[in-house]
Amino acid sequence: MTTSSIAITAILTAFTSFSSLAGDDEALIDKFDLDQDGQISIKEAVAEPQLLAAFGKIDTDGNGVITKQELSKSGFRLIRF
Ligand SMILES: [Ca+2]
Ligand SMILES: [Ca+2]
Repeated sequence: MTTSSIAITAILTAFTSFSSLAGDDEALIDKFDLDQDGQISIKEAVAEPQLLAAFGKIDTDGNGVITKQELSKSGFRLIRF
């Protein structure tokens, strides 16, 4: 492998991991958004103990639903075991 092809591979790898990170909040909302209103209500969060535990922290305006904006600001990530 030449130096330039290694550099290109590194850039592509960084780009790929960035794109998957950027989609995480949306994927998380989709996964738990049972009524598909684009937000996670406390009832929907019950399905995921980690999300439920962090609900109060993520829901910064305290209206009982987590929006995509609140989720991305919180930096919340599911920890998989
Ligand atoms: Ca919902
Ligand atoms: Ca909220």
